[in-house]
Amino acid sequence: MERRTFRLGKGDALVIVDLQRDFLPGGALPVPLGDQVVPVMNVYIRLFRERELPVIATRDWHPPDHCSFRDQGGLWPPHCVQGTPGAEFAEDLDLPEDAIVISKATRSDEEAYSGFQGTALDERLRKLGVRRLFVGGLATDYCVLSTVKDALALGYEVCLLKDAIRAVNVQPGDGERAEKEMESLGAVSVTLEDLTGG
Ligand code: VGL
Ligand code: ZN
Repeated sequence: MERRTFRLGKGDALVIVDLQRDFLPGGALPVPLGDQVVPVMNVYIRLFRERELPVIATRDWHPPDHCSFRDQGGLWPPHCVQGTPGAEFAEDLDLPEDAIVISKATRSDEEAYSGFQGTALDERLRKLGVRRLFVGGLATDYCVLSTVKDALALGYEVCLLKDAIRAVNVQPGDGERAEKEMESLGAVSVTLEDLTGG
């Protein structure tokens, strides 16, 4: 079978979406099987670091009274509260020292699923000459979806890391629908094999 291989080079960056403790099993808003993303993402991190390509990590970084929390009329249990253990990156994630950390949804009155919303992410990427994003993390049907849609709308090429995403699936099938939506908008799904030629 024919397979596209993706050669990483200048203009590429890895975007790790919200790989935080609260989104892993045992956390406040666990994404089923979310922990399985971590070892795979660590391989992607190694591939990008070997080539001295930027690694960006977004994080949900909510104030204690964030509007997305149920007590405030929102959808979710309190999660990723600024400065709490649940907001830390996954313990086993090999985030490089010089990774660019982008905090989002930091204001009480504003939800932000996308890493671009209310942040300097686009500006930082442009300054680095980044044009193609490899995006994975949690959750497929919320923050990955929104981040990918904004990236495409801003003109980035997007490769979706199919083996490094997991969905919340509030409704069954949400994750699959999100993947289809991203693909229909122009994101290309890839796995580790497509990058290593393995
Ligand atoms: C997320 C729900 C609430 C996500 C963040 O990272 O996908 N989902 N806050
Ligand atoms: Zn959140």
